[in-house]
Amino acid sequence: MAQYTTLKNFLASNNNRFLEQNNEDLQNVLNDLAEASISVSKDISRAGLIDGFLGAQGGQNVQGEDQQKLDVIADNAFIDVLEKGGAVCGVASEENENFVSFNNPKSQSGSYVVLFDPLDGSSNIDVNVSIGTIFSIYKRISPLNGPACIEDMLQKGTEQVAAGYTLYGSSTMFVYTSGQGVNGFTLEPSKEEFYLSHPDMKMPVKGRYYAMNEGNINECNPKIIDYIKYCQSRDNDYGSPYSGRYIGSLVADFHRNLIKGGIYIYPCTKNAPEGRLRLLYECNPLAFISEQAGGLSTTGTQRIMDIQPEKLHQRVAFFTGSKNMVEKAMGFLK
Ligand code: AFP
Repeated sequence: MAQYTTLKNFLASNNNRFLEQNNEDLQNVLNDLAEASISVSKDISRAGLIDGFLGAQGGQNVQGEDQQKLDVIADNAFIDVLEKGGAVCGVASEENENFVSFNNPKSQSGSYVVLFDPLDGSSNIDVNVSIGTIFSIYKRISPLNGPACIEDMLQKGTEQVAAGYTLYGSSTMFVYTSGQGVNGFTLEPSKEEFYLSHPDMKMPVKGRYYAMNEGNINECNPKIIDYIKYCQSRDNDYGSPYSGRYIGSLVADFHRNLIKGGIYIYPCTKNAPEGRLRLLYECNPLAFISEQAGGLSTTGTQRIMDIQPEKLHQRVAFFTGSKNMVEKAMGFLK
């Protein structure tokens, strides 16, 4: 492994053009998120062998979705590590109705808030399919040495100072941006370290993959039906149908498109008239990464990161992926 840089060294390095220099607090937050990801990755990989890890928790989250046991385990793992770290004054997550403001004095002097989906793709947990964690980091706007407030959480995506995800796939990867490009790190499980494996990631401007839950197709605006027909036709820019790929874990679908090129769409449907995916801890962080890698993220008509959030668990329509493909899809919605 000697030839590979660890995430810790990469974040601390003096010539790291991917993180604001001397920003030890932000380095610590990213290292803490990586540390919690390693613990969650271990839990996921042995989940079938441990009583109490697989299956439903027995409750629902604020979105009315069944909580899985690992959703709750992962949520606690991230909250614990961020509270202990001291650079974060509060967090919001998919699993909690309200944001959490950390009470201890060290945390209240912290400059950052973190919004996250602890385990994205819950329906895939019990069937051993890739799942992920998605996170978004902002500078607080509330005064230092006091509690975090709702305005800290409801900032536009353009205000993110860093964002990323961990993909628990055939390997575990940590991918982040702090506004100067995107870097990907692979977990070496025996060493419990992430190593830089995918430096300066760029999303191809076009690709051959489209991802949508096509079970919903007749629930969508007819213009979406036209776009999907275009993807399946010989009239597209490749002259042959794109391949459909839909994992049902946003992180995994996004990561495939980041590497291979492609588009992911989750439009408004009759059942989800505002969209299905959550702006603050699913769409904004992936939008930041996509743009940093040369891709695009929109609602179909508006840039995701320009949306002024109104509530914590706000949903939006989401079109993300290769620049040319997202632009083409937007053309259908005009
Ligand atoms: P969770 O974070 O609640 O697991 O939601 C997963 C998700 O938001 C996203 O990962 C998927 O792309 C999408 O839901 C799948 O939903 P459908 O079953 O509606 O396609």
